[in-house]
Amino acid sequence: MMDRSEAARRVLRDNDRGGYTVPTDRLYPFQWNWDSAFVAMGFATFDTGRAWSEIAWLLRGQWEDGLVPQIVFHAPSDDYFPGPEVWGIRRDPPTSGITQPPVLATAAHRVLAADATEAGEARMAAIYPRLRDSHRWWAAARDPAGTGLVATLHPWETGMDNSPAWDRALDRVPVTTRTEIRRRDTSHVDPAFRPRAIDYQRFIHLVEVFRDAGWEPGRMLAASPFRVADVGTNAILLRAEQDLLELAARFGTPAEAAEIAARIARMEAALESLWDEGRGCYLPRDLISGESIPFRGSAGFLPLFAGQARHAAALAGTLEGWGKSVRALVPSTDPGDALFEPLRYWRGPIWAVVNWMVAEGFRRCGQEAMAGRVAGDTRGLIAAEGFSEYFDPLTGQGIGGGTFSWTAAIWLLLGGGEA
Ligand code: 9WN
Repeated sequence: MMDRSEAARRVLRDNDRGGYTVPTDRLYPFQWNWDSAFVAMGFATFDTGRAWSEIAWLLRGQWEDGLVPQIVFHAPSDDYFPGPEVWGIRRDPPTSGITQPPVLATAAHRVLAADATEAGEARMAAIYPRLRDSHRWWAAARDPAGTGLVATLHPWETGMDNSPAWDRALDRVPVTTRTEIRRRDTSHVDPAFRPRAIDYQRFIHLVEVFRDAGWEPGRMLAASPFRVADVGTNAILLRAEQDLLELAARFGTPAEAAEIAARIARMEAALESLWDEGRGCYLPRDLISGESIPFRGSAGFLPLFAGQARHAAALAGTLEGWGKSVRALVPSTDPGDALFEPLRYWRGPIWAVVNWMVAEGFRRCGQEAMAGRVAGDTRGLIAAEGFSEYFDPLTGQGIGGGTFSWTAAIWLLLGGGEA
């Protein structure tokens, strides 16, 4: 019988489409932004050439202004909605026009550490300017006022699409669409586990607003009826800026390093403003009303991934509390929340990629016991159920697509069963 690590490598190979990886066969037939960053780190544990190629293929979709899109449509497929025709963006390769959490610089930094050779340095030297441009895009397009918090304009950009965190903010988004919604996801997996029809109406309405704004960042920011500061995106970006700063010292100029350091200082202070002492968690903010969103989810732990250690002990305590009502950590929604749904997409289930970042964060911030627990739970879930898209925190059951690239990558990053 194949051991689990061998099986993980096999999943990555099977989902390889000739240089880039699909998240899983059929359900997600294109290249996704943050999936590929985790996949590159997974490949780096056994094939650094392939890891670099994953990043290079994603960057084929990068726009001139620096945007790294959520999806790059390298090859046509009828298995997914919305495809390139709904986005209406004429590029080669076609892409969507929004983004996803920017794990990419962190991934490149890690791939380089695994490939500290002349060839690796040359690959990095070619990629560095693209990463620099993508971080400049975040600052210019999503935080033009320099507040230190970037705005997210679509739930898909958070990667946690239908999290209850966005329910209230989404109320402002009309459910009317000009586009015919022809979902394909619900023919691949149980509709009870996926976002609802009304969620998709709003998701597509937002796409139409952005299309009408000509995909111009300033107009999109002004026109979007959905505008939030997501803790996850901001924490991941801060971590990526820290990794980019190290890369800038070797591949960039002193002026670039100073520019990145200035952004980091601003972001560190701004991220702390999302801390909620009473709830013992970082909370997202609605940038239209200016109000804090009283929702505790797995993203609330991610500032630890960016080394924000001030509240590490409190966060460990919060998670400890959640652990009393679930079989495994980290549920995407506080299990004590009335909106917690253990099976429905980002409203409760566990994602291995989020767990890996949370575990890394607790370790980085000196909370070894909680880091070990989260990493151990993640390994246990995958060992028992395989490379599922996500897991039920109450039973441990694997749900969604069954041979998921990023779940396989996380198994390898956690050292498989061996560690
Ligand atoms: C929309 C690919 C992606 C992940 C997201 C996850 C899901 C897409 C969808 O799948 O989103 O981007 O159609 O549901 O929410 O985090 O990147 O795995």
